[in-house]
Amino acid sequence: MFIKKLYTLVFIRNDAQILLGLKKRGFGINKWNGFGGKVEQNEKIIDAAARELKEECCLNVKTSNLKNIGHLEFTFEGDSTMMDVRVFATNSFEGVPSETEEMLPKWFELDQIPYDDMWLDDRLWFPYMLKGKLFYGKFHYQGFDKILNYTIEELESMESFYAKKK
Ligand code: 8OG
Repeated sequence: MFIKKLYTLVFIRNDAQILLGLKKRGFGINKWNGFGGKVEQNEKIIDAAARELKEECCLNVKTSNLKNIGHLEFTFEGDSTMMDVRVFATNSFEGVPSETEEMLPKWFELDQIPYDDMWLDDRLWFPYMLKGKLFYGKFHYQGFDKILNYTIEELESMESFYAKKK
């Protein structure tokens, strides 16, 4: 059995670009990613998503504008933790993306996503997100640079996915 830990991951979009942040410290250092982190005890997942976005790049979003677009699960060989990552997206936000101690934000054209400097799995599920599809991805890593096995599927709705998962 795995010990599940909940995380959020938020992507800010405009028509032609996506906002990514270069992680400056900790887990995933030197990788470009969306904005997110651990859900705290007694915190709603959606509130954690907005909080982490604000903490990491100073943008404000209304939680009602955050759309849950995907679910990712990561496990690592020899580790009993499962990272349960809830992915959100929005094109509605307030503020100007600003560098913080944790992240350096930058807009990327959708055809210039820096996959070589991102988590290995991202190139596998980003295409779903970029096409506006809902997705469920499961990845089992050896270390941080090798995926031993994975599955990805397109979902009809997040609600029915979570209803079935319970
Ligand atoms: O609090 P911390 O920064 O350590 O949270 C980790 C963040 O990284 C969280 O938003 C979830 C996210 N994340 C992983 N693994 C992966 C991954 O393989 N790809 C992407 N894009 N994000 C990931 O923990």
